[in-house]
Amino acid sequence: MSTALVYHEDMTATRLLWDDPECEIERPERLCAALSGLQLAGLEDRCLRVSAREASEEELGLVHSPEYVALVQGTQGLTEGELKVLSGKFDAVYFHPETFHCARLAAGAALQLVDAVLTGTARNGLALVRPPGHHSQRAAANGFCVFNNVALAAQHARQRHGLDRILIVDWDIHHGQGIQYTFEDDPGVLYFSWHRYEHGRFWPCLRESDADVVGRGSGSGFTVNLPWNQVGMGNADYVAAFLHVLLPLAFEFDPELVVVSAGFDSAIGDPEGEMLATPECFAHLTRLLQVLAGGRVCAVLEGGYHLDSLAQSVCMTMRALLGDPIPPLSGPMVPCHSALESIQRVRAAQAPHWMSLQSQGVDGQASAGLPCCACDPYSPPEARPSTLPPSSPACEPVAVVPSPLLDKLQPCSPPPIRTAVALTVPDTALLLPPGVLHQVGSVPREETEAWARPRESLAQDEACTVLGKLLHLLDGILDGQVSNGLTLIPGQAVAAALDVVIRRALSHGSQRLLCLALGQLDRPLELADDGRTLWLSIKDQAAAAPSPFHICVPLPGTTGGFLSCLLGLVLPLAYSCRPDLVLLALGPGHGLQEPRAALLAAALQGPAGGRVLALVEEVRPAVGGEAGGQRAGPCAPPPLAQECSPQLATALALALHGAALPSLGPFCRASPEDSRALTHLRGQLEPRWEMLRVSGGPRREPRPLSKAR
Ligand code: X5A
Ligand code: ZN
Repeated sequence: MSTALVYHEDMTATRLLWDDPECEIERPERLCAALSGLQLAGLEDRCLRVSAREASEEELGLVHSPEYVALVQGTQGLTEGELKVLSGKFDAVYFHPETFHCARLAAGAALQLVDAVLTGTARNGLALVRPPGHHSQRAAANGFCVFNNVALAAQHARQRHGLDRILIVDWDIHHGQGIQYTFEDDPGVLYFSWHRYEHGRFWPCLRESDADVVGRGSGSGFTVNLPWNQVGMGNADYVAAFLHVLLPLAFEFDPELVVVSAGFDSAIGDPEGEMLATPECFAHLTRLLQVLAGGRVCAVLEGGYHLDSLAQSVCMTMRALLGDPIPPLSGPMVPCHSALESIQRVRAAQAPHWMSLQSQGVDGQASAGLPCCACDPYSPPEARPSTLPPSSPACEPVAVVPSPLLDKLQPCSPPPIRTAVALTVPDTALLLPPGVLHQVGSVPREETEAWARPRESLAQDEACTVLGKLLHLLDGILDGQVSNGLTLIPGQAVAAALDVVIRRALSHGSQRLLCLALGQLDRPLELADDGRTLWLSIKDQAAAAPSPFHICVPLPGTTGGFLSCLLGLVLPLAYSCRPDLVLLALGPGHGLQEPRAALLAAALQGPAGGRVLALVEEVRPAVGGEAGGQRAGPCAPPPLAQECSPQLATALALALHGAALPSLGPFCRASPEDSRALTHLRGQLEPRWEMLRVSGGPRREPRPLSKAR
C-alpha cells in the first residue's frame, strides 16, 4: 500500500503584503522548498499524489463557528488596508485575498489524507499545506493559522469515519493551543504537544501550556503538555520524550489513527525554535509512531521556517512513511538536565491518569524538590554550531535550488533488498509477504565450517547449511545490500549460530552490536566485555547486570509489563548504545507471542539504521510429539516434515518488512514484581546508559566547541 502526498500549488498564493517582522517567516517558499526537497530526493515519485480540495463550510463547522468562517470568507474582497486592520485584531496573523482559498485547501488536504488512510487507499501520508493550523481556534485566527487543519482532521475521523480514539502528536515547536482547546474535555482525542516554553516566556506565553495542565472533566489525562524550558534540545531529548512520555501513554490509549501536527520549527537551524534536533530525528519520531494504530499515520505540515532544514526534515519524515530504512541519529544520546526535568514533571502530572506511568514508579514521590533550572546557563552536551547555512530567501523555480543540504538528499535510495529470509527448506509453511526476498545464497562450505568449528551443535550437516545461509545474509546486511533479515535455526543451534554471527560481524567492520537474546541463550563465554557488544537477555530469571554490557531481565507477563520493558529498557538501551547492527535471537523457550515479537522487531529498526537480523529457533516435533521449548499451549501439528513455528516467523518477516503490526490485545498493567525488577535494573544502569533516565540527572558543563561535532 502506498504513502499519500497531498498538495496543491494554490497554497503558495497567500503571502504577507506589508511589513511585519513577526509574520514574514511564514512564506510561500516554505512549500516550494519542502516539495522540491521531496523531488530531488526521489521521494515524490514514490508517493500517491493527491491534489488537495477545499474543505466545505460544513466541514469547517466541525471546529469553527459559522460567524468566524464567514469572517474569513469576507476577507476575499478586502483591500490591503482593510486586511491589515483585520489582521491586527488577532495575534501573529496576516490575511491576504487568497487566504480563504488557501486555508480551505489546507483543511481539505488534511481531510483527504485522513480519508485516504481510513479507506485503505494509502497506508499513511503527508499533507504539505499553508497556512498552518494548530494555533487557530473556534472563532479566532492565531499564530499564522486560520483553520485548524489537524483538529478538523481528527473531528472528521471521529464523526465521519466513526473512530473512537485518535492520537494527535504535535511536534511543532509551538504549543498548539487551538487543538488543546478543541479537545480539552474529550477523552476520544489524546493530544500530545511539546513546545518551547522557557517558563512561560516564549510565545504564546500561556499558563495552559505547562505540564500540569492535563485536560478537563472526562478529558483529564488526554491533554499532555511537555514544555521545554531551555533552547538547544536535540535528538536525545526528543527521543527520550517519545520513549518516556508519549509512547507509554499512546500504547495504553491504543489509538485507531495518529495525526501529526508536523511542524519542523523544532529542527536545527530554525529561527523560531532554536533547537538542535537534526532532520533524521524526524524519521525516528515517525518510525516510533508507526508502531501505533496499525501504522495509520497522517502527518500535516505546521511550522518550519528554515527552508533547508524544513526540506530535509520533510524528506526524513517521508522516508520513514515510505518504509525505507532510516539513518541512525547523530550526536551523543544523552538527554540534557532541563529536558529530564520537564519529562519528570509531565510524567508526575499524568501519572494519576495512566497505569503505564504508575507501574514505572513516577506517581509524584520521586519528583519532589528538584531545583528549577531557570537561571542555569547550561547548554546540552550535543550543543554545537548549526551545520546549516543561514536561511536562504529564494523560492527559485525550485527544481534547481543550489544547496549543500539538498545535495545530501540525492543519494538516499534504500538498499536494494528490504527484507531477506534464509531458510533451509524452501517450500516451508511460511507465507512470505510479497517483496520479501527468499534468499538462496550461502557462504562457501569450507568457510562456513571454519566458522562453525568446534561448535558441536553446528557440526551437523543441516545446521552447517543454515549457518552458511545465515552468514551470507549477515554479509548482505553489513555491506548494505539488504536492510534486514530473518533465519530459522534448529533450536539447539541458535546459541552457537549467534556466537558465530557476533564474531563475524565484529571482524567484518561492525563497531557496536546490540544483541537481544530471548529464551535459553547464554552470553558466549569468550565474548569480550570490551564495550563492542551490548548483550541483553530476556528470560525467566531475576534482573541483573553483571556489567553494563551484560544485562538480564525477566520476560514480563502482561502487556503493560512488556511495553515498560520495551519503552523503558530495550529502546533506551538501543538508542544509548547506537549499534550498527541489532541481533534479535529467539532461542529455546523464549515464550514471546507473535504480536510482541513483531513489535520488538519493528521498534528495533530505528536505532541501527534499519539493520536488524533475527535468528529464530525452528520448533520441531520432539519424540512423543511435543514441540521444543517451554511454550504455553500446544503447537499446531506439523503440516510438513519440518515444523518451524510458521506464524511467528511470518509475523517477524512482516514486521521487518514494515507491515502493519498485529494488536497486542487489551492493556493490562505490569505486575509489581516485573515493575520492581525493571526499576531496580534501570537505577543500576542509568549512569552508563543515559537514555534510561526519566528524571534530573547530573548537570553537565557545556562542552568546549573543539570537542563537539
Ligand atoms: C504554526 C507556527 C508560529 C507563530 C509564531 C508567532 N506558528 N510568533 O509555527
Ligand atoms: Zn510552530
